[in-house]
This record gives sequence, structure tokens and C-alpha cells, in this order.
Amino acid sequence: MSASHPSSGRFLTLEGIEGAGKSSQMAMIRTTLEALGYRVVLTREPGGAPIAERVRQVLLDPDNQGMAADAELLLVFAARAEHLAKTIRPALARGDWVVCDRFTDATYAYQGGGRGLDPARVGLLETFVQGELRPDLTLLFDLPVDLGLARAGRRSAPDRFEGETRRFFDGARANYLARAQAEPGRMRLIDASAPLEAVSQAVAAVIHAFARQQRTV
Ligand code: Z5A
Repeated sequence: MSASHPSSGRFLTLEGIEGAGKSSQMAMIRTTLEALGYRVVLTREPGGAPIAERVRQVLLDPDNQGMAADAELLLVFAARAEHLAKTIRPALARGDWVVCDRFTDATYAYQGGGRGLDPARVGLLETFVQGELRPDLTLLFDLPVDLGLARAGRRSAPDRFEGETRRFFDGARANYLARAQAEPGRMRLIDASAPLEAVSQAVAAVIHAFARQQRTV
């Protein structure tokens, strides 16, 4: 039983800067966990529930370039409140394992490290919206900013975040790395600059070790 929520489900999150390769690993993580006998819900932020997906559109729309940083922070948490209520908490209560592409570490990294907002304000909203709920395991996909941006740039037209400065992404990466150093039990670093197959192997190893650990507690 996790200390972070009163259910038998587990809450796993994937984090990293733009183009780190998180989304590319989601299907493999599902397959790995299902093979171990768990029911799995894959989801993402911002989004993961119908109204939260609409908030995501507002957040990512490049036409909203002038959005105030505080408005962005509040929209991120509004979407998260909806996502928690409609998707994450019900799944954990059923005993499912939830795997979420980004969660509140991204808010510390992007709105804190990137935009320069006071992390104490992020912390206030984190407690308000989540209560005691925190991820049980977080995989941080780390790679140099230039490599991540180059990978992301090979895809579709840039969204509102992809148009940000190099300094913004440097701040986000530094914040992620500092958080991983501060919480080594929860956050595991993955070398995301490695080839896809090597990243998949590293991720699978972490997932297997975590699942083994859960069976012994
Ligand atoms: N945001 C925020 O500000 N605050 C918050 O609290 C939250 C989010 C929750 C969501 O956009 C934006 O919201 C995000 C932060 C902000 N913006 N930024 N930056 P999103 O969901 O569209 O973006 P994303 O999460 O960054 O997804 P992404 O760019 O798609 O990154 P990814 O999922 O980590 O990468 P990927 O799609 O798996 O891979 C990218 C490309 O690289 C793709 O072509 C792959 O085939 C390729 N790839 C993947 N792995 C490899 C390896 N190992 N080698 C070579 N090529 C690879």
C-alpha cells in the first residue's frame, strides 16, 4: 500500500524537457506492467479528461503568447484538479496503476524554473489541488536541451511552449535535475540521449525494480 494515497493502485509519472522521448515509452510501459498482472491507465498532462483537454488547448495555443504567468499556473492546476477528479483518483481507487505523461514536477520545472515563478506558490496550489497525493515513482528523461529541441523540431508546428527561449528550457532542465537530486527515492534519472532501444531497456529495468519492491511491502 502506497503511503501517498489510500488505495492499492500506484501512480507513476514521466517527466523531462521537450523532445525527451517520454511519450515514445508509454506503450512499452503499459505492456511491461500488464505482463506483471497490473491494470494500467495511460494518461497525460495538461489533459487526461475531457474538460482538462480543453484547458490544454488554451495552454498550448501559440495565439495565446501573451498569457500572464500566473494565469498559466492557475490553468495548469485547474486542468489538474479536473484530471484528478475524473481520471486519476478513480483509477487509483480501483487499484489500477496510473502512468501519466507529465504531472506537478513539470509545473515546478516550467512555471518555476522556466518562467521564474516562486516555487512556494506552486507548492501552495499543489497542496490545495492534490492534498496528500504525490507520484509513487517518477522517471526523469534527461538530455541536453539542444538535442530535445532538435527532436521536437522534426515534428509538427511548434506549440506555445515550443516557441520559448533556450533560457526557458535551460531553467526547466536545471529545476528537474535539482528535484531529482533532492528526491532520489521517488525520481529516477534516465539517460534520454541514448538510442531508443537503450532508453526502453533502462525504463523497463526501473519499472521491474519498482514493481518488485511493491510486492515486498
Ligand atoms: N506544461 C507546463 O508548462 N506545466 C505543467 O505543469 C505541465 C505541462 C503538466 C505539454 O506539451 C507542454 O505543457 C509542455 C510543458 C507544458 N511543453 N513543453 N515543452 P506536450 O505534451 O505537447 O509536449 P511534451 O510533453 O514535451 O511532449 P513531447 O515534445 O512530445 O516530448 P516527449 O514526449 O518527451 O518526446 P516524444 O514525443 O516521445 O519524442 C520526440 C521525438 O523524438 C519523436 O520524433 C521520437 O520519435 C523521437 N525520439 C524519442 N526517443 C528517442 C531516442 N531515444 N532517440 C532518438 N529519437 C527519439
